[in-house]
Amino acid sequence: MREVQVKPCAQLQVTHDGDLLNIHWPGRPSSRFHAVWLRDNGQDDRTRDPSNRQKLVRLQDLPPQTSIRSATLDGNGRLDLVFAPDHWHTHIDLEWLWNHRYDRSPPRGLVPDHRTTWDSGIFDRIPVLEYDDVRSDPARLLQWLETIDRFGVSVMKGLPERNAAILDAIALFGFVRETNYGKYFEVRSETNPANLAYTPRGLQPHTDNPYRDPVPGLQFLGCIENRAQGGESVVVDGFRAAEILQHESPEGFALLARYPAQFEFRGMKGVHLQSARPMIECSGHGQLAGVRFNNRSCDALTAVPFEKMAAYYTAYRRLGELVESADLQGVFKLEPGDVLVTDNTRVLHGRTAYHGEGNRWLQGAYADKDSLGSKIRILKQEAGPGAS
Ligand code: NM2
Ligand code: OGA
Ligand code: ZN
Repeated sequence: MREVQVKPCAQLQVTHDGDLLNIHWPGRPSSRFHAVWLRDNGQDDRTRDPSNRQKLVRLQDLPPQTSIRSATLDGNGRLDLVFAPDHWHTHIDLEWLWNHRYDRSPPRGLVPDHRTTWDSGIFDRIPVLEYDDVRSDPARLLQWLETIDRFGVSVMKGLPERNAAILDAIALFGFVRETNYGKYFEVRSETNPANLAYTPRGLQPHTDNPYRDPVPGLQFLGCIENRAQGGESVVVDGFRAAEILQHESPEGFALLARYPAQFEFRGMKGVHLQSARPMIECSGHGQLAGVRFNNRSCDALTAVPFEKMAAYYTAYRRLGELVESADLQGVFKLEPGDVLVTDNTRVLHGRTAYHGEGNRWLQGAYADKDSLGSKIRILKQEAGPGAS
């Protein structure tokens, strides 16, 4: 949420028998607030616990006919409110109200404003950061995290050579998401591989673990050795591919967004994972919220109605072609110490096949995405207003 300086000279108007408060912000469109909303969001210590800011009152605790008896400004940018019928007093910071206003047009466009979609030129757009800088400098850490947040991909260099150092990269902001593959996993050729990732085969761009619910939010791949021939990394913005599909075929897009696809993994003893989720997920406003695409882990599609199956397959095939088109693929070769991070709810990653004498060895791990946003917010607060 963008912080905006609101001078305490806004004008207030209570209307509709106290059901609404209209705030005329100087030089800005005015916004209306409902009485129940204002009461629910009171910043007094009876509404929220003063130390942890958690809510203390339930909605049922408020009189059903809550209305605004009076609304005044105290001169310090604070709105003082008294409610009827029970004379409840509270106050709300005016700037907070501006930042949380909801009387505005809904978000437009397929891609949310805080995401930037990209194509094969991605590596000219994002910074390549050094692990030591990110570790020691909060501004660099913020830059790394904001890159992941906005673009869904980042490359960092200089991860120390020690075993499982990939976990240290995650600890810079959050927590590992442990799975049946372990806290971290070795990506190299194995005999009797539990997963096609553990072979020298090429891997079509994919999101990891679509058979898990929820999927791991962030995927980390750290390079230890990459001396084989081939084995180049590929990243594709699933949001861009979805945008193109939507443009070419709104019906095809709608099918992939509406019907769940089945995903499955049963490659390890004692593990049988299944999930059913659409390949394209949209928010209530119809904006892109997630993409999951992993051909190797698709199970039989059974949730698509008979009449729509052929059209569904056409759209699915097209999405596959799009994620393999050179125009959309960012391609590079990982070097020892490099860490590739992808937003596994949006950006697909893959690799070309490899062969030859030299070794190829990566260590990977997953992390939850909630800590990404949390750390970004904290770092911004610590940097103070004005810094960005
Ligand atoms: N590994 C590398 O999601 C997938 O099945 C891709 C994941 C095995 C953890 C590979
Ligand atoms: C994986 C994977 C890519 C690579 O392990 O899930 O996609 O470069 N690996 O080996
Ligand atoms: Zn993968």
